[in-house]
Amino acid sequence: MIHDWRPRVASRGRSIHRGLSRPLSRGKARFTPPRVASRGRSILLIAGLLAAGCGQPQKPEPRSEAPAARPAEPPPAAAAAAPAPPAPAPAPATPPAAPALPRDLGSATRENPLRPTAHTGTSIRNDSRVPAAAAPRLAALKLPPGFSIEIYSTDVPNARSLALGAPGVVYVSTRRDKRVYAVVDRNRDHKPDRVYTVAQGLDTPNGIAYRNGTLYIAQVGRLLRLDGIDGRLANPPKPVVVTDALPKLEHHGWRYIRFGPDGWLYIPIGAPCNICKRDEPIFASIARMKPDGSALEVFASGVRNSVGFDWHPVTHELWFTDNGRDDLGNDLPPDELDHAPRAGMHFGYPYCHGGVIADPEFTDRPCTDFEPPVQNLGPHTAALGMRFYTGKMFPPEYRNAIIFAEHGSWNREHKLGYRVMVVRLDGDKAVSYEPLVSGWIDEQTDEAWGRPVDVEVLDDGSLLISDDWKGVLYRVTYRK
Ligand SMILES: [Ca+2]
Ligand SMILES: [Ca+2]
Repeated sequence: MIHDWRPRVASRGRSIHRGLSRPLSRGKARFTPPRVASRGRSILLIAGLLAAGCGQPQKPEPRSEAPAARPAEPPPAAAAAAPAPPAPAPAPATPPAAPALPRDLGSATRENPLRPTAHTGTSIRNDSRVPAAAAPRLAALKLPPGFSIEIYSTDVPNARSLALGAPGVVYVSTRRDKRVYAVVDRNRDHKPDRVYTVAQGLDTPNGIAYRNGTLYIAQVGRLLRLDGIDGRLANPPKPVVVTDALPKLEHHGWRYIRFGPDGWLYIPIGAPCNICKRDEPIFASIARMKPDGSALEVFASGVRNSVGFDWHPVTHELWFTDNGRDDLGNDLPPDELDHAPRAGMHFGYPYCHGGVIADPEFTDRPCTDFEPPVQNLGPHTAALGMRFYTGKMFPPEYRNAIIFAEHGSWNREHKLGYRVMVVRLDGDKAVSYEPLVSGWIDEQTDEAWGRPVDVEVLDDGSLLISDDWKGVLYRVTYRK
């Protein structure tokens, strides 16, 4: 069954996009541009915005969240040594409404609460999560027949990356909230019994990975380790610094880490800009290091900002999502699903996007020099966490399919993304790209009420989804 993944958006009578009637990737499932676009405005935006952005000194991105309502947190050292309190209670029943979002793309490029920003050091002291507008609207979420979705936890404000620990333990990172949680299902009934904060006061701790009883936490500039964490959730150990030799630029500085089948820790180092070429090869790469932090090396180049990857359960080869550049208009460029079967491949950034779109600023190398995506994804959808589905609960056609979260667009007139997608493969080719869960956008108002970030397959074959906007975990199940 092929779903129409495109959003239904109200036409404003503007021109329908005409520039992308051909597939953006060769011999693969087709990316069809959304039906509503503002072409003239896009061109003006390109002309107006291309000059900004590359090679400029890094400036802090604008902060647009509401002022913090939460008490000041202890400094990192004190926080690390102190016993972790239980996670904060769920948001009150009537929290303040989320701020209204800009309607036009020009203003959406600035002062937009959906714009991704790194919050580091003292600049985020007392920062708090974006207030939720209302309780999760589960009834608005759409899934294929036989699938159901439920709330797994509401005690995880700003929930970002997911990592499985000891049986029954799911670790959950945050970005703005500076914490890492452990969500524990002690009696294994697939309902959490306790949520612990196992680390706090951290600088953008978006990346987490678990191996052999140790939880690794990647901040912008350094990698931490919590040894023997599963048995010390209520009294977590002080973090050990594995390495502090990671780049410290904030732009795209939030990390996503996982251990590969080779035992190395993989860590993307995003481009420290929207579009730029840096001399240091570590930028715009997926790098890897030994678990002790040594031997940091580039594994894949030309990757603008990957925030999700996994290894194929049979071939053990790396697949990853990559976020396309901004400010090329509503429908360009696509985000990407890429495949790196070996080290040393180059995936095009900053020269080429989506396999065929030459960057208007970086024209000195043709697209044919680079690895094209396996599948082009919706533009600005912000494809993030992904897993191969290895469980047995879902129907057979989901076995070894790629499930990933599209966090949702901010650099686009009408919202796109805000859903969890499935890409099925035939060998190394994508043969479908369709929603598993959608409905986090209100189609009447074009307002989003939730933003999926990462996915994780639990041992019963159900699927967890994190939502940093709503601060919840969802669980997807299937029954015939
Ligand atoms: Ca339980
Ligand atoms: Ca690429």
